[in-house]
Amino acid sequence: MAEGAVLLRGLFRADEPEIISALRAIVAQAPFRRMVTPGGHTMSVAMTNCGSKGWVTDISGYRYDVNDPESGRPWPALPPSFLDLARRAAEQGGFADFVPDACLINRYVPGAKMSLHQDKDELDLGAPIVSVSLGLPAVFMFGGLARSEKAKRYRLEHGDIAVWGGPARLAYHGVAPLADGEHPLMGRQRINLTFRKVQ
Ligand code: MD6
Ligand code: FE
Repeated sequence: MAEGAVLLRGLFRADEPEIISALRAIVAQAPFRRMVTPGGHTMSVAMTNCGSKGWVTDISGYRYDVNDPESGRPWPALPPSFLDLARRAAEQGGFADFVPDACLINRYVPGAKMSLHQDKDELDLGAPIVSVSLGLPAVFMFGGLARSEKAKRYRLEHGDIAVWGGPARLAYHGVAPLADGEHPLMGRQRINLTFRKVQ
């Protein structure tokens, strides 16, 4: 997509059922919820997390929190199947030995979208982000380092993985409103796992 940002197609293998069942177990412990931005706007995308840190937003701002604010308990652990997939993808993308400590899980229903943003709440901007798509296809918008740069559009399907770091780490990006549909394994939704190294 750009220097430092690659799109890997169809990276699921025999691990696919394990990834999906691990995802279900996480969501049973830490359900999806729609968070409020500092501007007071409720996001159309519902979110949860796993790993030692979870990304949250509320009226007071964006942050990483060791606890789920809904339950007051730590986020579910990163499952070995997730870690394996993230490491394998990062390596194919040119980033060896990626060990994430956080995984933000986004859920899009038809019509949900993510406005153009930068991911800059992580302390370790040297590590890449690995972003895994499941379920319904989406249009990913990938711009430049300034919000005003025109974004390119890419179709992301179930099993596609974007690996993103180096000179692209702070590129603006977003997701266009999800088109309606029914995915054979995931139903009427798109789920995105973004693995980060926060600290
Ligand atoms: C999504 N992804 O695909 C939203 N951020 O649902 C992101 O915001 C994202 O895919 C940083 C790097 C890769 C991403
Ligand atoms: Fe992002």
